[in-house]
Amino acid sequence: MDERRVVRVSKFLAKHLRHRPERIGLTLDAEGWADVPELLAAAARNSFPLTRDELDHVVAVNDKQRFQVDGGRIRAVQGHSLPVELNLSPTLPPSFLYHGTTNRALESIRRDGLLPMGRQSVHLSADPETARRVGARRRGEPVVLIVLARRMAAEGHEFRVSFNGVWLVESVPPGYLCE
Ligand code: HQG
Repeated sequence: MDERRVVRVSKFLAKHLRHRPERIGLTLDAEGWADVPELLAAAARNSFPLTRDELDHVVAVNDKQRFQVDGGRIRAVQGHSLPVELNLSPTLPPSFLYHGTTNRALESIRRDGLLPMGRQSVHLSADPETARRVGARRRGEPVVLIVLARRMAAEGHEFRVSFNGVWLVESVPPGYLCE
């Protein structure tokens, strides 16, 4: 399977397992799981034929381990706009976490803090290099913000860490951000 096809399949899976399952007539359970045979049938019906082997390959080689397969089911491990219960336990974060964004969002972030925007949580990285890559996906100059995560946790904010190591929190008030 060539790299371009891997990326196309990964984007197809991310779109339907995080955001729009109904577009292909797929249903996710409350924890975000889809039945793999149902997903493959839905993909075929929607002009995106995909085999089980291809799906397993994309899950295995995925650069960010975005998906989790458990026998006959699959889900995205983070990034949802749909309300899903990932059943992750609150976890004590390190002192600092990082958020990659752009200069275009800074003014509003300084005022309102980090908000989940279209997703269910604010996504934070464990290291500044990863955060820089997240910020570089967007138009504008990438900016890495430091989040005083341990202090936030001590003051009652719950952090969770996804299966692929992305930290999730409901929001980050401006007082916990450093530039
Ligand atoms: C910004 C990717 C204005 C925020 C990544 C970001 C991640 C604000 C954008 C995951 C704001 C939301 C998530 C405020 C936040 N005012 N802008 N108050 N608060 N923002 O894509 O963190 O490759 O929903 O800075 O690697 O960029 O898809 O979040 O720029 O892990 O697996 O609003 O998605 O993973 O954008 O990315 P997003 P994100 P995948």
